[in-house]
Amino acid sequence: MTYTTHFQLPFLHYFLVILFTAATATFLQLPPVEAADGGGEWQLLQKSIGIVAMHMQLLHNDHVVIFDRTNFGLSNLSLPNARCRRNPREMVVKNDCTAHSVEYDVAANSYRALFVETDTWCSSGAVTPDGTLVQTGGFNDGERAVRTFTPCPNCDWRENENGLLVRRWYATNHILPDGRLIIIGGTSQFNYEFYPKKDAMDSNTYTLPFLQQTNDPLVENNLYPFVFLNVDGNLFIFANNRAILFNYQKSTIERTYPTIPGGEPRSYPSTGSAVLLPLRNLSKPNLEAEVLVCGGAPRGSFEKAKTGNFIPALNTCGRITITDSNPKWEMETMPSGRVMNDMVILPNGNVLLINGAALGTAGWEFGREPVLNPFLYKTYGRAGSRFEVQNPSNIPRVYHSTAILLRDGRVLVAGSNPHGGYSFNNVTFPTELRLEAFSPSYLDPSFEDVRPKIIAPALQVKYGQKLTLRFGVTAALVRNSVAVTMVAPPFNTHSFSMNQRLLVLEPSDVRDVGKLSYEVDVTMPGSAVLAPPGFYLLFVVHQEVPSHGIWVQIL
Ligand SMILES: *[C@@H]1O[C@H](CO)[C@@H](O)[C@H](O)[C@H]1NC(C)=O
Ligand SMILES: *[C@@H]1O[C@H](CO)[C@@H](O)[C@H](O)[C@H]1NC(C)=O
Ligand SMILES: CC(=O)N[C@H]1CO[C@H](CO)[C@@H](O)[C@@H]1O
Repeated sequence: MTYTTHFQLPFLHYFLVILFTAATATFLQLPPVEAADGGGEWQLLQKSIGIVAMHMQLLHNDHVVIFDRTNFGLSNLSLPNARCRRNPREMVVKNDCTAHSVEYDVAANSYRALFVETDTWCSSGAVTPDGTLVQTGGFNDGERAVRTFTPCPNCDWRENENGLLVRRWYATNHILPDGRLIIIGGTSQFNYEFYPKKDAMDSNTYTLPFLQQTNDPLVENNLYPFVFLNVDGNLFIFANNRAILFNYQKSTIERTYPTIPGGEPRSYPSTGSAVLLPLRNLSKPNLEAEVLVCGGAPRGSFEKAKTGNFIPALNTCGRITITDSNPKWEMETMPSGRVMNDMVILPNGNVLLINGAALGTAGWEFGREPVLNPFLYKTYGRAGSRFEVQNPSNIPRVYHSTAILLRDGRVLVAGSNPHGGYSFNNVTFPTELRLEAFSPSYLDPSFEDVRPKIIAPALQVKYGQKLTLRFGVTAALVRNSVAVTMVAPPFNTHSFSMNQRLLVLEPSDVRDVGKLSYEVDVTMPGSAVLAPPGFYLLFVVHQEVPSHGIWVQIL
């Protein structure tokens, strides 16, 4: 593989790749990774987007909504038209003329300031079936807020300060089959609620004792729980070091999973991450679902970090079949320890672990030794040899960094600010305003001829609908390696991607329809339990190389 074809400064770049690889490998205690053995390319998109990307969500117009918090002090981006936030309840700057949210246009590589009134700090979100981002909770005057952002030209946030029944700070949201959101937990909240409410009289929160049971007395190690909608309609909820299968309609526990081997915490502030692995064989009666949990920080890391003792992060992942009536964790070892790692499901079903640190924990000033190399996890590979170390970035992304998949298959990477305010000087990890993209090796120009090109407009589809996709491939088509996948773009914050979901649609009958062009029939998922309503990215994958996605809305 060569890196010389699509860079303006090929030799400089090649040199830098080797340099950074060697530098990172030293502190990861890995053998130096040859550039050619790694994979993927980094691209600096913006030297500054003016704010810290603490939260990110891709919307179906290929714009990304990004925000941090209002009580960070002044950001590096002024609000347009001399607008200012004069909010007497604000804790830091009561007359603030800077932005704390932006909308990034992927195609144009440009961004514009958005206006948030109340504090969005450590909040949560999900996208509703019509494509509106609903973001909930935060801090101070924003702790019960529900804010919505509907993509349209020059649109902005709308806020309802009393949209939630209780304060939600570090909660997790999930979209439900009926299109509502469930909002689970948050600091000192051992309960959940729904949005929207049934009616104006609906004042119900529902208790979830599991969150109390996983609430470490010393450190709340159960925040931002990892929540996934299982294929049976129940919610898999992982907090601290264990998980349950929860029926949110009846408030009953359907299954208790074994504690993850080793018993170490994986959720905030021990911040590992988790994904629901690709859902396959969707039409089969005994459909399986698996969850992968990776990284985190051993119990006690937070207390030790307070005294300047930054201990090694966890280097293990646990994989479990959550649909199994007698489930067992299978443990795997990562190439290094990693905390605050994001996990991004790629269109071909592999998982990219990106961002984070090898020592310490989440929380202000508590991460050390950033891990600059992403790890590629080959989902369908042989246990024990699923990891591949990728080419490194040169930008540390520690606490408050983010990563999400884009429609073209790149991964957008931003954020990092382990400080209580914006801090650029005389600190170990300056506040990071740069925006980057990581291109997994499937985007390498050498795969251009293998890459499918979907020839179709964006679509609205129904459950169980048969869909014919036309696509082109210039290399010889390997028919039995054509796959069609659909990905729900997640809400990413604090190393967890809420609502992230990939479904593999079984292709039948790949046929020639002309020179170098083909058609494939797929059946859309049969129910909203498999795929909650809303916008998905649909990809045709050929020999593990994905097309650019097209947006489909399933209703
Ligand atoms: C942000 O603004 C501060 C204060 O004006 C300045 O010192 C700093 O260099 C800026 N940082 C970036 C990355 O633009
Ligand atoms: C830089 O930080 C160190 C340790 O926090 C402090 O002792 C020193 O005074 C700071 N230097 C400047 C120029 O602010
Ligand atoms: C039981 C079953 O049908 N398993 C299949 C699930 O899908 C994968 C790939 O899509 C097949 O390899 C399995 O045989």
